[in-house]
Amino acid sequence: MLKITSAKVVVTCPGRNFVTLKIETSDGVHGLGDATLNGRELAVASYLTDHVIPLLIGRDAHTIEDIWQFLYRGAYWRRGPVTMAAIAAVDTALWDIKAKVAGLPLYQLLGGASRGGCMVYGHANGADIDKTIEAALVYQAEGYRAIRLQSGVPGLSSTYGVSKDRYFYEPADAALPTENIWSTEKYLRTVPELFRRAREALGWDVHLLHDAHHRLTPIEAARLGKDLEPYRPFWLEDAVAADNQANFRLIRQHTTTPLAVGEVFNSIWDAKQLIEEQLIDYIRATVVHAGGITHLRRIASFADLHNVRTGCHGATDLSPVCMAAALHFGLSVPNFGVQEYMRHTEETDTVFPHAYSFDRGLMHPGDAPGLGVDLDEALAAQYEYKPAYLPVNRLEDGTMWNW
Ligand code: KDG
Ligand code: MG
Repeated sequence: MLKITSAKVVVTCPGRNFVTLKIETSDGVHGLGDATLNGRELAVASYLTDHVIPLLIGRDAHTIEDIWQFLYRGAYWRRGPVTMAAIAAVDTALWDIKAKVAGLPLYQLLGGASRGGCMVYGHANGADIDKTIEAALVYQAEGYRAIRLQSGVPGLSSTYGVSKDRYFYEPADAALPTENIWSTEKYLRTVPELFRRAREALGWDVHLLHDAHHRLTPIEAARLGKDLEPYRPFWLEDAVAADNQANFRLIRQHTTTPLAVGEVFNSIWDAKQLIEEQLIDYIRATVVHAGGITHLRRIASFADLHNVRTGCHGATDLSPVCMAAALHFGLSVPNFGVQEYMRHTEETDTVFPHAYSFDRGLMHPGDAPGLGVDLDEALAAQYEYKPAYLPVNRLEDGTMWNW
């Protein structure tokens, strides 16, 4: 038996907030799990410290599935982002430990590599279409095979996905939520033109993606999907909020533009109808917010039965621990689609030294035993937690809207 002897939560802010669980065992092997929930970080830290860690001490670190079931079924209160991020952190840390004990990179325990690397997409954005295309050309020159395009919208002072910096879009930007103004009409006039111009400038050998960030109604999403068809987007993401999964039926009836959704999903139940009815093409659930590697593999297996591929969320609020886990998962899973890669800042990368790397549009988790990522605790302690919230959205008449 490999006893769990201690566990602790590390909250650090090297440029942005991260919550990391570290589990230690009787053999001296430790494992890490990401538990970051953007804008609600301390809720997960407390859930882990107050309600999970006391239950872990003395258990066998090798019994990953049993511990998962114990934390999921045993809480009585199932699902939800806080619970599932906490379970994910435990699960990820235990997989890290198991792989380190085996002396193998985690992907070997998940069935081995199914491909040479994971195709990733980068974030090209700009205040207007010209600037977005300029940024996309830089990504193309760096070898990216897939690029997400987000452009400012004339008449709106700020738009989701558009940063002041080319690589880092950091939406959790204020101690209290920033209020943005949104107009679907203005947005829908801009995006097809962005894609038309992008195909002209970038050609057809690169995948182009777009995130509508939950802002449309199903019929508006259907129209956008149709308008984008001539430019063959790789996907249209989060066209509508998926609280009501049946919403996607309407979109599906009208467009062949591939659909992606699920970065806010916590469990297989959030995606059941979407997958079963083949209403989507890519599932965006990821390690930290969907119950860890154990549960994400279950979602991917179910998705595989219905020709749905993976497209894990990988924004900067998912820590390098999650990124490493996503790459081991992505390298091994049969129905991998694409992995989002929004680069972390240098500060973040220094606090979390890691073995994963980027080469000509593909990423590889590296061959270090375990996840191949560590936490420099002394350095982490120098970056104190800073309250930071995601913005909120209002329509032009003041009505609250989805951000
Ligand atoms: O925490 C929220 C961000 O990760 C999210 O807004 C980014 O939509 C996003 C994406 O696709 O990366
Ligand atoms: Mg998104």
